[in-house]
Amino acid sequence: VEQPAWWTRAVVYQVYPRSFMDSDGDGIGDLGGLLLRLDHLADLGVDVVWLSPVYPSPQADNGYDISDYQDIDPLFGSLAQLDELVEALHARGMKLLMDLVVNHTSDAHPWFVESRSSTDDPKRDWYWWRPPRGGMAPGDPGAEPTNWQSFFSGPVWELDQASGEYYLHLFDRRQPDLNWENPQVRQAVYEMMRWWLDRGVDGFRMDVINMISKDLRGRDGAEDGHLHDGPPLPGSALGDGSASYLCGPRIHEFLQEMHREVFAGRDGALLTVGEMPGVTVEQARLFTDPARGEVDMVFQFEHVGLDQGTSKWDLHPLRLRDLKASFNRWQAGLADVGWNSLYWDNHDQPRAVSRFGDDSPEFRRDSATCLATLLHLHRGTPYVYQGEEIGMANFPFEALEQFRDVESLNHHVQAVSAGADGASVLAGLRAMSRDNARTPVQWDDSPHAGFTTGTPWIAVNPDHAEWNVAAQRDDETSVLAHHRRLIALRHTDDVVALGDFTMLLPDHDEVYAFTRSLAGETLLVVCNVGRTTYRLAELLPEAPAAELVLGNLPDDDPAELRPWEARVLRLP
Ligand code: ISL
Repeated sequence: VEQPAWWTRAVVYQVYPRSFMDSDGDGIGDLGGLLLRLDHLADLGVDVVWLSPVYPSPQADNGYDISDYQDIDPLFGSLAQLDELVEALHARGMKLLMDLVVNHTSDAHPWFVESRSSTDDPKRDWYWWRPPRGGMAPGDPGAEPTNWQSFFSGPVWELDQASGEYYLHLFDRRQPDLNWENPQVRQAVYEMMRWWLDRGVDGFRMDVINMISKDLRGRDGAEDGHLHDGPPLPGSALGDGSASYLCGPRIHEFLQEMHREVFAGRDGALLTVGEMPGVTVEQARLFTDPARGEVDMVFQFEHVGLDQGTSKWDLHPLRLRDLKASFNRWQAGLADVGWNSLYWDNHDQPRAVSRFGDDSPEFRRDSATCLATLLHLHRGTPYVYQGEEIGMANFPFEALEQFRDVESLNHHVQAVSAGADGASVLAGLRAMSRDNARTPVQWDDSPHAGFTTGTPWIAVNPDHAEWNVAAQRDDETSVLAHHRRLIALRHTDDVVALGDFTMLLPDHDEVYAFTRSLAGETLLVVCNVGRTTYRLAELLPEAPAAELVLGNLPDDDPAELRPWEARVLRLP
């Protein structure tokens, strides 16, 4: 019998370096700061650190716009410090995942600079260049080759005046998309990846990796024919091109080639996770089937889309039964083949306790620990985003000047110029802006929360006086201590790591319950995702008498399930 992979019992912690810890007083977090705080990660007990990009970059998208894949931006430190980080993590039994951003580069990357330099440059074809739409002049309104809208507002095409051609950028115009159809591009990426693995890193989190295969052929199949416009997007003059670039025709071929060229022969100790907006369960089974040699797991987006209408700025209340149905489908779909990743939070999402929990003073601690229990007890590899382990909440944004993120700022410009009312645009940003996740980690109650001695690049949340690492470290009832226990439980309990998942009470509006079973042993997990008190026996008759393995509230009345209470019980 084959041993389950090491990452089935691992927990990953994401560091967004700009906001983690600043060691040199410039107000921006750095590798030196991360090195100072490794004890926090060791104390939490995580197995892997995923480090968001630290490569040289103009920082148009906080490092997701890379201008050199094989160095460290001086803003964050040096290659020597990266080596030191690998060594220090390994010495503590932890691994390092690098962020791999190869759907696009920065427009300052030498590859793009060369590509843009002339239509017959050898690197012209490394990016997606196209002439204006048939018969139109460059720059004419609507002359973009397709009507597709970019993720960060506006068209995906940017005109290069010098050549009169447009280049494709699914994200910001300073993030041109690489042309993976060109084998030289693929080989250059694989070579870079091998260089990092040889340096000792333990794997990659692959940014929007399901977008690298694109179908830009025209309807008649000719490259220079009329490209595919997408269906109109609600509230926008532009269209949705995702059918042409999400999980495109060669995506599996490219990932299998990458696996052969980069990971073959050394994959046992590594970890690969592909970030895949829009991926379905059926596709995820293919991506994560070990026999196919693609990636170990994917980040899917279904559960973080359930509180949204036509766009992420258009908010809807989340219905718990929808969340349950979604998780249940993913748990079932990847039960016999493949593997799930589990997350509430990352640097692109608002804070979980504010979004899925209840960040009012009365329930903030209880809802943060409840959500953590719910997530960590599913089958899959949990990802903890910096600050989540202490219950960090959304920032009380009041004015546009407080935002930094390119997505938020572009959206504001676009929405207001399209006639939206400023106050409602701001309300959308306040709830959903990625900046909610990007305020500095709250280490202590000092003026800048112990993050920097300088002026932080984005404001520290004023709640840091109460919510910080120092205040929670020695408090066994804290959100931090609860995370420590959940992580330890996955390490020691095979049922948590590997047990089969069965959803209970699928239609209940407030209680989320399920079992995990392995080799005759069963854990019952019951979480009250709301403010009502329930009689436990009426919901789950076997629960009140079961042995408590881990709970988030004082262990006094087994018959009642209190607001935001979570219990992990062992059934006899
Ligand atoms: O944040 C999002 C929703 O508004 C997503 O669309 C996000 O842009 C998408 O998940 C891709 O994210 C990744 O690639 C982006 C980068 O800005 C994100 O930070 C990164 O996680 C482009 O590299």
